[in-house]
Amino acid sequence: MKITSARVIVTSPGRNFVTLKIETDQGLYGLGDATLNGRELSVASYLTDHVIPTLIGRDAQRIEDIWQYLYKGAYWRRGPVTMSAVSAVDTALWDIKAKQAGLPLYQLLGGACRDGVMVYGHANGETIDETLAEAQGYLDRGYLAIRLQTGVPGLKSTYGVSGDKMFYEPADGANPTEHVWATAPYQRSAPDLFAAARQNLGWDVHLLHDAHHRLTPIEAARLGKDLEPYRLFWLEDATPAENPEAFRLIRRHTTTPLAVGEVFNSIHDARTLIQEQLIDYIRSTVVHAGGITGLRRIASLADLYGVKTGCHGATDLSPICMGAALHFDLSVPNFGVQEYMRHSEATDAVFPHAYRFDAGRLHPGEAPGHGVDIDEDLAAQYPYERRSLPVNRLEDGTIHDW
Ligand code: GCO
Ligand code: MG
Repeated sequence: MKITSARVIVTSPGRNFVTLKIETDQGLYGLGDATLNGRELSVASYLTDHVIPTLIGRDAQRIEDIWQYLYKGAYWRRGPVTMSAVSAVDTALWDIKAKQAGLPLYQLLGGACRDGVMVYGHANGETIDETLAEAQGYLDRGYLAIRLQTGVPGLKSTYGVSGDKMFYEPADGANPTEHVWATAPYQRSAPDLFAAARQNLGWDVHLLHDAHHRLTPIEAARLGKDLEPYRLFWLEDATPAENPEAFRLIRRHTTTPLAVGEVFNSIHDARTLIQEQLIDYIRSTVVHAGGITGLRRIASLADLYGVKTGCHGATDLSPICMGAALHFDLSVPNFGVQEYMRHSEATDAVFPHAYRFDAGRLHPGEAPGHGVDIDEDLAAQYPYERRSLPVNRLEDGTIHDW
């Protein structure tokens, strides 16, 4: 089966998405997500200018070979732009292979290991009360796991707390908006949120929290310790993971489970953290970590060390990534949880999909392939808009992790 054409579709139904469409001489096509929030056009160019010309005429069935060709063949390995492009090709090829077989993708990955994929929703608010009211709404809708984020006393804005509760969008300006961050009040207030949450929501729901790379290792260790009484499902991105050894220090001090890896794009980013059992959940996902092929390798390594998956699923990843991730989640033995921030209606209309939510779990559906399509006419009505992720500064002006 030969690849006859491939092209990039950029659309912005409320936020930017980059999609790769690969067509074959047998009339089958496949779709892959290539979205890298705030850096969308670099991946679009990487695909259009460097990858697509080398794909035409290739056998669409040789997924692993094409993965190796793009990974090793670039010479410049890894990195989010390169790997998002590789991911898009890989996802589209798996989509084609499953359509050719007439099967939902999870069947090609070994079949279902579970009946549905537990997801976590996002409850946030300026105050603890507001956050808990949001969380109660998730419980009422049947969610089994909820991430809680709340405003920090004295700070005007905080990562994870948004005006629009349904559809969180951090990339809010053409150039980065600037926020002020202070760790001390956050450190003091975060445990209060979880104390109140356990009192109000009870102990049956899984609670999660994202520190979004803003703490030093020793600050993270203290937060993990302070949160221990509330038995979190995980504390996410406690400290930046470029230096995996930093997690040794956190681990020495706390039994709060740790999740890391939404910004990882390769198994090598995750290797030390997994092999030294410094984390409990690996957050890498289809679109940034080399597609289904790259993610399966990471998950297999993680399984050897008792580390479970917890794929990134923010709304800046398109429904195509979500669909593909759900097939992966359903079939991987060491599944932990899947992040699920609902997409807006406009986005869902551009990307019709087979996945569905039921009683706290998502199921990818039985459509052949990954089950997510694109309405190109509708997509064309939403042209690209330049948007950047914000930056943080400390109160004295020093740039800090956002
Ligand atoms: C998460 C993430 C996101 C990121 C976003 C950046 O846990 O879902 O931290 O909220 O900030 O994906 O584009
Ligand atoms: Mg996160």
